[in-house]
Amino acid sequence: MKKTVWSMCGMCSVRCPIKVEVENGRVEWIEGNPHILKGALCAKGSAGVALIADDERPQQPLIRKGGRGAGRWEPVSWYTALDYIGEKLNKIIAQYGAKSVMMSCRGGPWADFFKTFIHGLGSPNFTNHDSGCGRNVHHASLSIYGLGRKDLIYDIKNAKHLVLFGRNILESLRIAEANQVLDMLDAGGRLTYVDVRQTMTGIKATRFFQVRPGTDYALALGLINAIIKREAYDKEFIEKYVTGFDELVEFIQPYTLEWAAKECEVKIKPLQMFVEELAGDRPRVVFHPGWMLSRYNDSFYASRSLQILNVLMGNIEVKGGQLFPKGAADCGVKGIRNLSSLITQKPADKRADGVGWKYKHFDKGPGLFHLFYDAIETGEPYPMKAMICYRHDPFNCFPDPAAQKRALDKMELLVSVDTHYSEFGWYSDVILPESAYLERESPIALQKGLKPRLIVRQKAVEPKFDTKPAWWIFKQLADRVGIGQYFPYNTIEELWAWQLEPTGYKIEDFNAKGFVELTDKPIMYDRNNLDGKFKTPSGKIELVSKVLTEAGLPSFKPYVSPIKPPEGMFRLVFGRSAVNAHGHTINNPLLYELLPYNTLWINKREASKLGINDGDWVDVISQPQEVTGTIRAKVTEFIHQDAVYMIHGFGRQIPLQTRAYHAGMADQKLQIGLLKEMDPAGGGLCLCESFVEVRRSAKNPKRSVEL
Ligand SMILES: Nc1nc2c(c(=O)[nH]1)N[C@H]1C(S)=C(S)[C@@H](COP(=O)(O)OP(=O)(O)OC[C@H]3O[C@@H](n4cnc5c(=O)[nH]c(N)nc54)[C@H](O)[C@@H]3O)O[C@H]1N2
Ligand SMILES: Nc1nc2c(c(=O)[nH]1)N[C@H]1C(S)=C(S)[C@@H](COP(=O)(O)OP(=O)(O)OC[C@H]3O[C@@H](n4cnc5c(=O)[nH]c(N)nc54)[C@H](O)[C@@H]3O)O[C@H]1N2
Ligand code: SF4
Ligand SMILES: [Mo]
Repeated sequence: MKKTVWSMCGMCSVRCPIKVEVENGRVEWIEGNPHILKGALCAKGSAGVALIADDERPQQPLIRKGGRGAGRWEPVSWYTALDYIGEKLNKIIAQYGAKSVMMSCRGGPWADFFKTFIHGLGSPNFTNHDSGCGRNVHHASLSIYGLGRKDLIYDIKNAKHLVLFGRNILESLRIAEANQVLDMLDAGGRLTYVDVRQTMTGIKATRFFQVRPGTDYALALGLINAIIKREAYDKEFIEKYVTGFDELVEFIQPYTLEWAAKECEVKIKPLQMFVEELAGDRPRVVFHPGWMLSRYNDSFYASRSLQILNVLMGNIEVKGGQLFPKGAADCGVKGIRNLSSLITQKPADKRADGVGWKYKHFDKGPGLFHLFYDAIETGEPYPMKAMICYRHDPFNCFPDPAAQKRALDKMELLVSVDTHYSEFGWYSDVILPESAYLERESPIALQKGLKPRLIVRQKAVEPKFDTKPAWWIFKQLADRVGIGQYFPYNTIEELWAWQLEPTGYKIEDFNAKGFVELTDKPIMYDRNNLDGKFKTPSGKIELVSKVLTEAGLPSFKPYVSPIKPPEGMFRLVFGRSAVNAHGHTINNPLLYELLPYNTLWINKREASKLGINDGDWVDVISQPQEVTGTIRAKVTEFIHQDAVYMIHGFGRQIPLQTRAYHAGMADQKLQIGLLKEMDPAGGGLCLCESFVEVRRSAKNPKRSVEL
């Protein structure tokens, strides 16, 4: 029997809408939802079929038998595993209070679900991955607009000029966005790309600047200076909506374009041409503020200065600029009901990571995961005893897993709810295996935009193993810890009906296209009347941020040149590949075929000094502690001489994942000491603030003979 199922991809956190063709209980075909993505799908999305077939994933709940990380598991029934967790949680809560339990998830449209669980329990300690991802960008956006990083979207398709600082948009993918870039280029738009190495995006770009690592802030400052000097900014917009412009003008004086060119090691002529183009292309210019900017100790200020460039372009709520994503209220309709609406009293305790009281300038929402390690280690402000990670692998996400393990040994219960064996899961006490996204349903989600829509993930096939969906798992756990009232359903159909009730829609309304749109026409605000849209203390776009000032932080930080790597060492930088999502797709049978291991990119001249040829094995040695890994070298001219680069996600150490086991190297394992290095203003970790030594390895066959 054949059927079409509308769903949402789960191979990465973008969650593209998909159409799945199923025949006799087997997935035969997956494509991007033709109504939204015109069928487009990436390699990872297509490899969803291999995920279902993969039997190197947990097949039933597992309780740890040996020591943590020893890999000895007892397969148990769902009820045994849930009762075990329930009893442990109840005991911990009785002794230390609910606040000693923390819950992390990978964010996204269903974060409300997990927030409800932990807040319902009475703990404020909800968190996520973002201090290793987009927190600097989020906080930079908040400091300027009072809006989070997702509260403005980019109308790339209609832009005349897209500027990307290390935003590798054609490899670190979102399908809809990548297609918009190609449409923009087809329509004659310009793409300027800045990176320390060449990428797919750089190859497609109109102009590519290969900068010295960690100098983005300098380049952005030089551009601000040149644009102000040339008076190529939107005076009217600034007059109407912006405060702090005069202070900016004063601060920017020393940071000329010529200075920036020198600092970033790029040529001045193309930079001057770039400024000329910007002057003509505005306001249809988008300076992307960055995404994965947990990199340098000034990444927050780099992102802020990119936002300042957007403000100078006057690109807000104009075609080809930055737009406000619209929600249900903008369409004059009611939105879906969220479980968190049932929680009438927020947990009274202060957060254990210090966000909201010790660090008042950070968004309280998910706080900062890495700061929990201080609390876990010291027991201050109170002891932390249980950690539940849903769709999150802290050992892949945060630096120095060995240091994390030392801290976690102080905790009594570690639970991983995951579709795979994660590195954290392998170290935890209980693994609850979630069904793969094609084997499960998810709650209805709202996707904001110019035409906001409600969208749902339906189940395409029955689970291959004894796995369960999150909506079932957390309902069961909630019942066992006395908070079942916050999960008022027994079946997914009941949950969908409960969510949809205020909207007047029924789940059957999703049958035609997999989603329902809340409006027929795109909604734009009146650009001449944006009052009330910026959520800063003053209601204006604040170039001098009141929140930063109150926290004792500068709004305009004087530039500090990044330290050059000591002789014989390199700055370790990393990024994504188009055919993998972080660590969890490395063992996927199909994607493994496409990219079985990562390599270490090294500049040709530097490699030659070290006697390293393309394809040689090299040892990479971290500092200050010596942690060594071995990896193949990719010798190329297309990387700055100060940096070496590897794709993140490899070097996994779970023996049951036979393809990924020890294939390639893990950058985070070399990032010793960086668990505590955060940008004080943005809260993002400084993951590129480490140096490594590179040596030709004894593993090379020729060398082995010599030995
Ligand atoms: N050194 C270094 N650190 C980094 C990065 C880097 O490049 N280098 N990148 C940073 C970035 S940008 C991010 S976003 C984070 C990512 O941090 P991670 O948390 O490592 O992200 P993922 O690998 O996407 O997913 C985490 C877990 O979710 C599981 N999972 C996947 N799909 C499902 C599902 O449907 N259900 C359930 N329950 N689980 C699922 C996966 O198996 C995996 O174990 O890491 C950050 N940290
Ligand atoms: N295929 C695929 N797509 C993904 C993901 C995935 O895992 N796989 N993950 C998603 C997630 S969670 C995120 S956060 C985004 C991340 O999206 P991006 O932020 O675009 O991603 P990255 O690949 O981490 O980094 C981009 C580039 O930064 C460069 N870089 C390093 N140092 C510097 C510097 O000093 N200056 C400049 N200008 N560039 C520098 C690196 O060389 C790299 O090419 O991607 C998302 N999309
Ligand atoms: S970008 Fe690719 S892997 Fe990610 S959700 Fe979309 S189709 Fe799936
Ligand atoms: Mo990310």
